[in-house]
Amino acid sequence: MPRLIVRPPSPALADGELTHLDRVPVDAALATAQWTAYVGVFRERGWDVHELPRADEHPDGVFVEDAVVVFDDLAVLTRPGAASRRGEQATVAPALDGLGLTVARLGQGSLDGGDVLKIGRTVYVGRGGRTDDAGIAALRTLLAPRGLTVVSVPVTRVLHLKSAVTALPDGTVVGHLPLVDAPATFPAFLPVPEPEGNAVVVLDEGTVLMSASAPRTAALFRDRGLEVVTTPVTELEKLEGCVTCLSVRVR
Ligand code: CIR
Repeated sequence: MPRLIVRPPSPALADGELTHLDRVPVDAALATAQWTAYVGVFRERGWDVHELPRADEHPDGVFVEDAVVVFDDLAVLTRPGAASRRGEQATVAPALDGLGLTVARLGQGSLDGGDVLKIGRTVYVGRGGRTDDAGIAALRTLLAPRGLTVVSVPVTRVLHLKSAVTALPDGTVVGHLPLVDAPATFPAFLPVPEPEGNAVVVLDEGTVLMSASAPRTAALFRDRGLEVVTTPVTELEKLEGCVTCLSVRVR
């Protein structure tokens, strides 16, 4: 059974980091309702949900994907690029104990999980505001013995690599072209019409989860034969979050 690690939003969510967006009012109650609905999508499909305790002192703690990245049975605790987010990994580590994972810590540099996109045995890592060369080198050191190849990709237009691109179940990379620095990096690239359409979570080989803010992209994916589940995440998107960063999937 696939497992999901999540953390409820902090009441201080509205104070989270912002880099590329202007700060606008965030409805904390709506954010929690949207988060609950998001987790519900996985529960309904039989995922085993592991809920971390709320971390009120970390406004961005709900974006749990940034603190830990899982490759097969290896969980890598990251070194977040934003000062306000350092310390989140320590609050994730205890939850990994019961999941049968080997836990490693990134040795140097900085790296956010939002910059890590796995496609098969290739791991694309965004080099940008949150992840630096030293962090990418440290990840490469951890993954090379496992037969995983790390490819560095520039990220200048958005917060994280996965704010620009993610991948469909068949490995096709999807992204909204104005936000993508180097689409030619990827063997197969599909442009999508809406900025919020770049982020998909693969639920299974025929199904993706995406934001309800990108209906034209959802139609495009359905035309490709995919089942598309949508959920509203407007209050998280105001903080530069998306459907991918709200969870860590352990398959
Ligand atoms: C931040 O700037 O760190 C948060 N406000 C948003 C993080 C979103 N994480 C992600 O896309 N992986």
